[in-house]
Amino acid sequence: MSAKKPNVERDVTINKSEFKAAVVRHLHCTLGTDENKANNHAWWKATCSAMQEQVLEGIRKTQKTHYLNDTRAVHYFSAEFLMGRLLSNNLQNFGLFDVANDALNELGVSLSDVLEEEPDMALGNGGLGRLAACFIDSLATMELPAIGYGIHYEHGLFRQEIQGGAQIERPDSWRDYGNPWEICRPESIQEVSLYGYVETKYGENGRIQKEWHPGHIVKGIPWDIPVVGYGGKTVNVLRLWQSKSSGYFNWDVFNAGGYVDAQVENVQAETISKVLYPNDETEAGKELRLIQQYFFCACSLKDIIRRYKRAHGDDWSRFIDQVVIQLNDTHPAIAIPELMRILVDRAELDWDQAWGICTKVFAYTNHTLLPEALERWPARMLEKILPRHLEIIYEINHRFMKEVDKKWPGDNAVKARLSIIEEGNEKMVRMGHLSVIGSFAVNGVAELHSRLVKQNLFPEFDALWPGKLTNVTNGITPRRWLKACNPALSKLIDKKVGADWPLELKKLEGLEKYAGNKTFQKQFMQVKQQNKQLLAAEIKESLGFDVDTNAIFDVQIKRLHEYKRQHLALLHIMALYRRLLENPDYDMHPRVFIFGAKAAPGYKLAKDIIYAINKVADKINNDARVNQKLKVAFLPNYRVSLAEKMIPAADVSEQISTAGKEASGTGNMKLALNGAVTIGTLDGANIEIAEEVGDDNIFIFGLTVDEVNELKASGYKPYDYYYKNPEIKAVLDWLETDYFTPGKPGALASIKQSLLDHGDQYLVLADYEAYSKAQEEVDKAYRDKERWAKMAIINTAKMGKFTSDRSIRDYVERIWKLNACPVRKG
Ligand code: OAK
Repeated sequence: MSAKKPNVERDVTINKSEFKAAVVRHLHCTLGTDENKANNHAWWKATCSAMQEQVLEGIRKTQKTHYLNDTRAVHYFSAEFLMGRLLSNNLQNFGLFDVANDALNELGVSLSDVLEEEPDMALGNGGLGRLAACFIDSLATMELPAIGYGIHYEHGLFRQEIQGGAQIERPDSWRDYGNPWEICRPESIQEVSLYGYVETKYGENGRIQKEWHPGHIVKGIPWDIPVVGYGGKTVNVLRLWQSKSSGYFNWDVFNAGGYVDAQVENVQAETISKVLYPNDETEAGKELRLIQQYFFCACSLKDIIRRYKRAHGDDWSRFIDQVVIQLNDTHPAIAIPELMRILVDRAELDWDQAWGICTKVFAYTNHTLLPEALERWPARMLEKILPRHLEIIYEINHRFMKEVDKKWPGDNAVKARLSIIEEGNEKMVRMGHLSVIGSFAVNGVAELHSRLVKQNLFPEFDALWPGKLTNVTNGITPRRWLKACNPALSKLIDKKVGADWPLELKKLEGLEKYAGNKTFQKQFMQVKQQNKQLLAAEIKESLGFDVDTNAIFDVQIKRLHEYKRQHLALLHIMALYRRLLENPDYDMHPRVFIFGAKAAPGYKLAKDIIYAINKVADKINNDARVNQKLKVAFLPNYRVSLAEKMIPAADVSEQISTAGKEASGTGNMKLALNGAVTIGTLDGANIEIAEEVGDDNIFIFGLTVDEVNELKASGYKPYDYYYKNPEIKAVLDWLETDYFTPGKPGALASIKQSLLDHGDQYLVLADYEAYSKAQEEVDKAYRDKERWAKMAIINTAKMGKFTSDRSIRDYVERIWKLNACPVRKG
């Protein structure tokens, strides 16, 4: 069982003139326009359609090969897939980027302008959704039989506008003008039941049978998004479900004069896939959210079973050999009782047999320890929407409690801790517990995180089932996050280590021997400089001001959350500003702090922090006393395509979460891969990055997990830091004045309050001094040009571990037990 290294040789052969002809043909025949009338959007669509010819052929060959080989496949269940743009990626992966570039050039069109026309496919919030996208890229590249399953949201993550410094949310409409990649598959429509009641019947053999009489039925329409592997051989699909009314029309209501009421049901059905919940790592607790989760799981399971039955009929004995389902966090955990329902109520397997199947099919990845992100559903809500599933969950729990009693006889405290049902004012169903109990493997996403999952989140589960809880460190696809987004660096790397590093990222280690080489250092830093110029142009266009590309580009890009501590960076920026005002000769290398972050619309303090960053930025950027040395740029609407521009230009990567809170991080890997040096805490995958690059090539600061725990246990008093450190006091007090918000004193005060009066839960003040000192070290290191170049090169050279191909290889070998299935010509 292994995932073989894929072959680099390309399978697709289409030359420039054929590509040109295909683009023009699609302009004429698909879009009904011509070369003279077409705008960039039309050229984009025509180019996608030309590519789609290759893609569809790839899908056909892949599916035929998988079918003929009757392969075992992984089914990646995720409520989010943050895909970004597809054209550039698909061109790269098919090896057709240069062909397309030349073809369009001859047609008088710029490929880079055309690429900018593509709306991001932003069907995810952040880390978890982007990880899913990197994973399906790796699965296709490694020629593994895999399918991603998710929701075809009509509106993805909101578009962020900044007005007067504040975040405003606007709807995202990624497919308003049609999406050339998606393929509708009406032949595979599924129906999903909701609401209603359960009838208990007695079968002929005296067996109790349960029948669910649903109150609503909705239709799931599958849309397939192609996932092109690097090399263009395997093209897997991401299957996303759109909800539609089932066409089941309530004639009783209609005949009673309720035509409008009857239509309301249709509208409700379509609401299910309408919009992505914009909360990152906070549980929404809303009925619609549970319905979304069940909707896509039920459609996907039916789809899997339909495919299985086509090959194996009603014989369930091979199901566990053919199917493995990875649950991307607990959002798809309802799939566990749903599969039990299908097996027990529909296929009439006995409970033990059904449970035996379930617990060999599911594996679960945990992506967070934050208590507010751990999903719990009120039992009453489940009972209303999925009455049969609640019964099944009770039964799973009942049997599980017996197992717990065998291990810890009579220990009610342990039972209460391990039970799927949390008793309290309101009974709650713990989806994490259900996931651990119903899966054969559970993993965290970085070494530290997995250790904390075992020690703090699920300690008794680890004792009960040793070996079930494990680690798979996250990774990123180097195709998108270096090859495609940083062509200049990629070409430089090709010359030094050969061109197959996108498939074997460890080859980047070959750069290490040039880290001290002056010529290479110069070339490497010249590429960085070019990328900084491109980003500077973006900043100018988006924000209207110039930034000095000789300054340090210090980048913090991620969702806005207190635990990620953008406000720690903000306090430090204010402190630098203050130092410069107090002493105009304050010695620092010019620096541009660049942010990208969306806040959940209901997360007040996160929005306040965005507002504060923008207000402080306005003041600094317009203050001639300091803005030769200090600038702050908050780029609105952070998204995958913007990340692709920011990451290649970063000198410094800010990874400054409170230790123990960031499960892994993946931006940290992308930035380091592109030669940014990390300033970070010993958290998540930062620890593994530090191990790879070595202590001399990273700036680690701050409290460790153990120190965080000790400090909290001993009674953390943020006011102590406020009174002890005059700089902390000065910047916090500054927030209360109207210096940054003229005429509106106190507009930024909520940040100070959270840090002092509300206890500074994430220890911003405790880490401030260490952070500030580490930043001085960064400044010193950057001024030594050779030292910095060497550090940057080593960061790129040592990122081999963090390719998502390695993560997938870990899953394949240790959890999924899959074989690659090469797709050949013909
Ligand atoms: C989102 C919603 C619920 C639970 C977790 C998340 C999430 O995005 N977690 C993030 O997952 C990433 C991928 O594993 C990690 O790199 C991040 O550290 C983690 O915060």
